Amino acid sequence: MTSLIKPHGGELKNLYLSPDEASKERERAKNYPSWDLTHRQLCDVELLLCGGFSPLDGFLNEKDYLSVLDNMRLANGILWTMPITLDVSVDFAANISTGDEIALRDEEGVLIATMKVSDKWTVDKKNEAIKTYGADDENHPAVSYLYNDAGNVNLGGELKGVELPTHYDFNGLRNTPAELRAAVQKKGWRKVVAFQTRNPMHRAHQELTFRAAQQVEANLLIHPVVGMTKPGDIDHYSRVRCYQHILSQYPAQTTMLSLLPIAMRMAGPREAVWHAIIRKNYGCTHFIVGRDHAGPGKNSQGDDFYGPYDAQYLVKKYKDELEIDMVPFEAMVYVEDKAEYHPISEVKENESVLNISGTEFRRRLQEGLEIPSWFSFPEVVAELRKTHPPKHKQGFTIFFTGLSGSGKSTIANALLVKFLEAGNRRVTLLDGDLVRKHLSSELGFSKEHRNINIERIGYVASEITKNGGIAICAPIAPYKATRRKVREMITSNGGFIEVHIATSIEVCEDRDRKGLYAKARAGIIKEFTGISDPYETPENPEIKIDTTDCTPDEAAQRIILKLEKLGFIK
Ligand code: PPS
Repeated sequence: MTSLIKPHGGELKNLYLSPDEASKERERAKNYPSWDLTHRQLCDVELLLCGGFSPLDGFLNEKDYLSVLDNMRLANGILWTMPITLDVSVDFAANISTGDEIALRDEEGVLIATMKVSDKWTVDKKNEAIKTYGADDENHPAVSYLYNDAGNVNLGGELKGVELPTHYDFNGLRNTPAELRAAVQKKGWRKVVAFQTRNPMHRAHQELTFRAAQQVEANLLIHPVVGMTKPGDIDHYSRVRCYQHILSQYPAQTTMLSLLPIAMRMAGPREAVWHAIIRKNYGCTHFIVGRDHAGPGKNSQGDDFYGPYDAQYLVKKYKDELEIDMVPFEAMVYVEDKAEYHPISEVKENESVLNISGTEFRRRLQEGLEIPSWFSFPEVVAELRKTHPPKHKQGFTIFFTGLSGSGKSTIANALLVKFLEAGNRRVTLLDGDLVRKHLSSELGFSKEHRNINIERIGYVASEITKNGGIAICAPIAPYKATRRKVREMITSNGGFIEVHIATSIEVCEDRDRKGLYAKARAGIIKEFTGISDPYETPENPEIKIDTTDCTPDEAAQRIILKLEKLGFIK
């Protein structure tokens, strides 16, 4: 008989209504205010409804939220490390009172769940950032999300599930906790060790997971994240195909692959405990925690946000309450003389080791360089090369930003012509004025409208980039946060090169080609960038050009040389 581990808090939640109740709820919800779930919220809702987040039965209320931030526990004392909140806009919240029911819909308007609002509060984002992520630094992806994407008001309340969020991909590999528990039981597995990953798996990962399973005499569950990972990560479609190849590297019938639709926060230690709780809910008895688990990368000072083994320490600290056993693992390295992988601390002094970091691997992939067979499996590399061609075959966006009259459009046009002259790439120019005419004609120049305008440009550019084209954008784009958002939108699809046309306001005003500065000074044009509206100077653009003493042709040449240097053109 299989001895399955108990879910966290003792009971596996299933918040779905019966089909009958669901159809009644659909009727009632026609009169509820509707909230369109963001991608991250949709991931959270899916895990709430299916019990992956047991013992939660909805989005956190204020008391639980504060308790999670302060003590890593729900108000009733149960260990829970991550604030799972429904953040909404101030405008939406203004029409909601506690006791109201709201409809939660996916991006196509399908009703996924309803929520009875028990709490509504304005978020102290700085407090949440510092307490949850230990950082008030936008280099942390979750802090950036909190400050730039999340709404300012949280709504808490219990959920009623109406419909499973729709997935069209890899349906055979998606399991709810109950389904996974049943599958494990059917296989007769007594112990299951879960491996969490947001990256493609190579030989070191295969070796690590195989050893972990051997060590605790358990079967292995490869349980990768297919919800949201760190911006810039390899897309889950490619990764899942890689995991499918990897399965054949384990002894037959010992290993299973199942996809987890979670939205990661990259919260290191807190996230590791959260991940362990979730795996426990899915019926796993063991959980692998490696070096720098769910690490968010470097902070703005260039230091790591968390220590390499902080995640292991925190999971260990809560060992008794977690019940699921951690299998800690150090980095695995390839010992050349033995042609084998070993944990780094087991390598003898005279042995020479080989290692390729994640960054170096991506560089090789991007530049079409050799990836040795000691590092990865040929099928995995071939899979990744299909969707990640070398840089010079990828799409990219050249994003100009600068004051009106700084020379953005002129240089952008010169650049466009140079690409057309070379004739080997497809290129689109999204000039500020043209976009305002064709895409954003209803928008003005308030901060809100400018941001909508830039996000539209970013969206179109990311689509062009994703499909291998070149997008040249030339708006003013005065706000740092929006430029950053666009960069994030695009870097997961290809290159992003920010070009700051840093011509001074004095020179721009002196030129005043369109006569707009004179009108702005006279107060005829309001909210004019540089005169009566802000321009936030880019801190780290890939290129900075002052057109005071540089011709458009020279500027375009500089950009071309930079693109060559970065590997985007050959
Ligand atoms: S933004 O802030 O990025 O959305 O602006 P953008 O879409 O690039 O539009 C800038 C062009 O609109 C003209 N214009 C103004 N610019 C700035 N502030 C105000 N209030 C304004 N009103 C009209 C101006 O011609 C800009 O074009 P460029 O090519 O930058 O001179």
